[in-house]
Amino acid sequence: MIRPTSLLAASLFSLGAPAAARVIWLDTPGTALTESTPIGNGRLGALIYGGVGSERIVLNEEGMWSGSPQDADRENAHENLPKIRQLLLEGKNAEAEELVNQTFTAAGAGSGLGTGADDPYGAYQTAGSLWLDFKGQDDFSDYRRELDLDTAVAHVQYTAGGVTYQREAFVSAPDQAMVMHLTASEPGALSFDVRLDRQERSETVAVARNELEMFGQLNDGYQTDKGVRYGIRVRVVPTGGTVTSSGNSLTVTDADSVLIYYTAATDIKTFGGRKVDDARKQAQRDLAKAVRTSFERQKQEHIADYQRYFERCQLVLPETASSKLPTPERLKAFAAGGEDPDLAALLFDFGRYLLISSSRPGTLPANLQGIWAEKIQTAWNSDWHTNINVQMNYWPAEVTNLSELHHPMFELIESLVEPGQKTAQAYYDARGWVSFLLSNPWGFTSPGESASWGSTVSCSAWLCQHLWDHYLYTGDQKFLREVYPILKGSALFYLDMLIEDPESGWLVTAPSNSPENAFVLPGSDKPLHVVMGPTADMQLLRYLFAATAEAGEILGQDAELQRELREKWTRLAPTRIGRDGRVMEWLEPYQEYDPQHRHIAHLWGLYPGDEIHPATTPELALAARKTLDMRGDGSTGWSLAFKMGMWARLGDGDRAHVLLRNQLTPARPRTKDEPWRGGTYPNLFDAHPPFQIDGNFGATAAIAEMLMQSTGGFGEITTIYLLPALPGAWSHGSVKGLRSRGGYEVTELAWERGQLTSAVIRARETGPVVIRYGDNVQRIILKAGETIKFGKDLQQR
Ligand code: FUC
Repeated sequence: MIRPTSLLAASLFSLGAPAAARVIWLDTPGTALTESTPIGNGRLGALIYGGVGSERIVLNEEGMWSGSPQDADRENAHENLPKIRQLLLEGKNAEAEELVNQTFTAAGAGSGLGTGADDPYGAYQTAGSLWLDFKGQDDFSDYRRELDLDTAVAHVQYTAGGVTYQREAFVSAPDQAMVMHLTASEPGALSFDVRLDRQERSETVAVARNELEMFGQLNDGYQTDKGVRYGIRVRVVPTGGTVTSSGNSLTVTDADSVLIYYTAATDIKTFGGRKVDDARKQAQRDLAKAVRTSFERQKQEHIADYQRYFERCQLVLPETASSKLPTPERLKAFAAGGEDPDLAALLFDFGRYLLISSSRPGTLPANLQGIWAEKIQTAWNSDWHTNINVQMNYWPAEVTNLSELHHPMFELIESLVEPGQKTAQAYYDARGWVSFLLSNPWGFTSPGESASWGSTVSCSAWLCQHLWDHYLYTGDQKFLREVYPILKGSALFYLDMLIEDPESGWLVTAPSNSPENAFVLPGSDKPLHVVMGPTADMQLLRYLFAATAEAGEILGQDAELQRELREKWTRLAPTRIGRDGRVMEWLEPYQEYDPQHRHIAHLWGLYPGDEIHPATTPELALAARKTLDMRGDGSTGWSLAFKMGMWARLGDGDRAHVLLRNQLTPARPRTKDEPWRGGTYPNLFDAHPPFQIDGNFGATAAIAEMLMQSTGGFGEITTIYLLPALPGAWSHGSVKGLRSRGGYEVTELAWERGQLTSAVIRARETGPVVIRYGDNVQRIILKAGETIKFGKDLQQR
């Protein structure tokens, strides 16, 4: 029987915590992943269900990828290119699409249409579960489970049989282990069995009186033995009482307190990830190291390590009565129209928490579920989708001051260059490299299995935006020199594959599609996708060509290429406004098949790109508004975050807030009428549905965009926009530690009654910067390390 938590129990965790303690908390044990508590250190992860009679801890390790390298390129696919292009030029899109489907998709099983766990493509999968089965704890009260974002420590507490039980857990990066500490208010009160299991391909043995090992090998997709091998160790260290083993489980009896350690390793050999030869031995070594330090010290080291990142940025928004509610109740109250600005700050912080916990220098990048998975066949293989998803994962990285955590993404991009050169050659007979919508640790760069989604040709240009943007934020020339060949290789590919549209004379991509949206031709109701020069492609190529030319100039390389890129830049099909006043999604004024489609990549130039802005292109900005109005304010999780960011760029904080409210609506079960309606799960994970982490990261980035934006960067004068899209609902507040392009840190930004009261900006390098707040503009020159303070109306202090 579950009774609600008393406020007394609730206060136990807030000892010493500031008023606006950053906690996600629930007053019931979790019954699903979407109610569990996620912890992680970038590589190792765990989902704590917090069960009372039986605790389930889902275990994760970033290298748990089935599959192996495959050659999914169709050799000589480029021989079909002239015919496909000719059909497109003749306006025969249906025929062109048919030919793309027959000749221009991935060879073989590709990604297994998103269910490729047993194909060579593979899937990111769970490492298994750790179960703690307690005796005699079925009746309980005063239950509270929380995730403390300030410390990255999870807590569970409840009372059963007159005894108060507590569990505390974290995943330490310094020690590469998850540690859980179980305590009870009475001595000798802890008795439970410890088990490990995994749905498949696992063997568990007790390797000592107090230690279990689980190990196995994942499917490589060819039924040979090239799959990833993994090793997992769990050690149980009681104080008082005993621990015994029986074959493949352990039993703790009458302990006062217990420490549980989890370590894991895989021998995945790919970019990022640890290079491990023997996964089982590595897990054993990690364990031996982790148990050497005392729990308290380990916890302090973990907190210090985590706070190095987390404390760089801080958002404070007003608290309300709702702030004290369990998180699922807060979601309900907010969706019902209540005010809860602090909930937005919690979501903002949760995104930063998730990035710190799923992406560290040297790890693989956060995938569709970060690092948290409880299945073997995860949704869409929990891979890296590159027509928005993995990019969105990294949108908060620079602006919220977590620049180093962006690096796993750069390594992913680098890993695609070599296989992408082969793909460029096979499909386009082109120089350089290209990658399409899907990717995995095995270097998958081929087009997807269906033209409807898999033929977008600009995904790799979108990836490259992250390289150049990192430079714009950091000015790191060493980095630019390292990644310049990647930018150049991408640009060379597009230079080779562009064709001239004879009607307009513009250069266009062909074939391609506008990410996943369809259109119908007059007199037909058949959804079609394949086109020439969709707007999204052209915006992305403008960005890539400009970035590559500028990078070449800064580095003093490839003068001839710079000239060519700049010349071709002027001939790329422009972003146009249609007769209905909206931004055209395609070259032709096609009718959309789904006017509310979740993808809105033809507004990429508004956000995260920079070619549409109310200050510089007011007409396009107006057309973007109309486009967003037509797309509507509903959709999947990431789409809501995408639109939130776009409304922020349009300077409409209240509309961005409508999207925020939609995103923070409790996720509902999927129905036939509403299969893909986004929202938020009780543990604050974003609902695509199902759980997909991009919406969490996208929301954090969009909230940052509501508070501060920047354009320009190194090489171009930076403009910093203060409070460009502050919603009325956030009447007062403050944010510290946001970063802008050009290397500036907005160390402080505070407002009251919706008006700026103070701003402090620090420069990294000497140079001019423009600061804007509403109609107030200041042009100043700052020296490296210098700080400038503004008050009301941007008055210098
Ligand atoms: C893209 C999106 C889907 C989903 C999938 C993982 O294909 O269109 O909505 O997010 O990625």
